[in-house]
Amino acid sequence: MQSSRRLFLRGLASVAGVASAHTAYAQHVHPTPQPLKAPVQPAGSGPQAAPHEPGAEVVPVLSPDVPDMPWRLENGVKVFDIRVEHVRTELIPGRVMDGWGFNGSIPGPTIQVTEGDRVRLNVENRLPEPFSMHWHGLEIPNEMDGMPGLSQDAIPPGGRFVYEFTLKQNGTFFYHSHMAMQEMMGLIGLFIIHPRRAYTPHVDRDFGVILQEWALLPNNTIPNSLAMEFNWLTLNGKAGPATTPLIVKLGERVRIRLVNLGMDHHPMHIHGHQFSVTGTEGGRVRTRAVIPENTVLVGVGQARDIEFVANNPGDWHFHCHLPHHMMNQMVSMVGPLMMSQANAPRPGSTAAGAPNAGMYPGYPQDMAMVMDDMVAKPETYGLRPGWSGGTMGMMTIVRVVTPELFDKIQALKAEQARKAGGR
Ligand SMILES: [Cu+2]
Repeated sequence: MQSSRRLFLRGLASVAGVASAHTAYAQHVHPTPQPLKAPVQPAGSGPQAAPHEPGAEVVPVLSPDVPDMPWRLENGVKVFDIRVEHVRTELIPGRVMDGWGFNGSIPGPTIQVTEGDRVRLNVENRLPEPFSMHWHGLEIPNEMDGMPGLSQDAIPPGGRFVYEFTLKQNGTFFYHSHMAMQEMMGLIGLFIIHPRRAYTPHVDRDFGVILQEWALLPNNTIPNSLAMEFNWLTLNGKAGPATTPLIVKLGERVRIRLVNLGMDHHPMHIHGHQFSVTGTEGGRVRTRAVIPENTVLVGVGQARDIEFVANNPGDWHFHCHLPHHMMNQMVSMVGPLMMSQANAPRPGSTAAGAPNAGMYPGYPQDMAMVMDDMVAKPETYGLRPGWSGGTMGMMTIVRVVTPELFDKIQALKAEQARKAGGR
């Protein structure tokens, strides 16, 4: 389904002709339900399982709301075609953004490869300005590092550059523009290098999430990359409640890989569970020590892998804990700033006497909009009505569900994929 839809979109773009030659439209379908257990991998994507090693199978990373990057094998080399281009996307229903991304997606599709692989990445610059790609954290030859001017000439508009190297590491890495302002237009994607044999303890689910922030002025769809204040905060290109919940079965061991590229650091907090950090942007943490935490600071340019046992059933928020990152359209609110003399009466007050007597200082502060139906998808099936009103900004939900509910959600996803494929 995924590839057919991609082909469909590509066809659409070519039909659209010159006017939108450099425009791609983000996919709003959710990632194809894919087997989470190797070795039942779809051909051409995902990691290879270590054969005949019980418990050593590598679990493919699922990056909600972001597709996987397809690849093909040419003489033993895994080959990726990456387009750098304008992408029109939607942060929540109705909030359109014109950013820059890869292959029609912001963030770019997730690359999943295995330690020891030889990879070739054909990068085509469809931007109207020079570009070069950096492979963040990879120990590769200097001329492949993507530093414009220093290690290569920037790729001119319409130009191409072929990056090729062998992967000596494993862990959570990422690819991104090495032009600072372009980074703030969205040019980043996950680059997951799986180990040949799964880490221990073995995880049942593995998720990848990119943290980004945007300054979108009212009635404007283009992010202000000069801004120092941000009013839209996204996980894999979606703001809550449009973020797709992470679905896990009760009792499973779960890994979540977090990568941050923006102007702020994000303390990511989970409810109802304790986790430990098992990896950074430099690779696996090699220690038996388990430091219990429920909030991890993901600094700019960092990756943090966290792992926990989902032993507490229910629907749990997972979010950046910066208050301004827990809301949408966080502009200077008209209410609190403009209405300091127009407060609401305290309950039961007669409001007699001096100005503001009986009034409630500070009101109003929080506003919530319930939009359950607008963001409904298989992964939100069975959530408590009204859930979307309190899920905003850099927030998603970890749903620790029964096997029955898990299977129901998978069935709904399969049905959705079947319908999308039939379009
Ligand atoms: Cu934050």
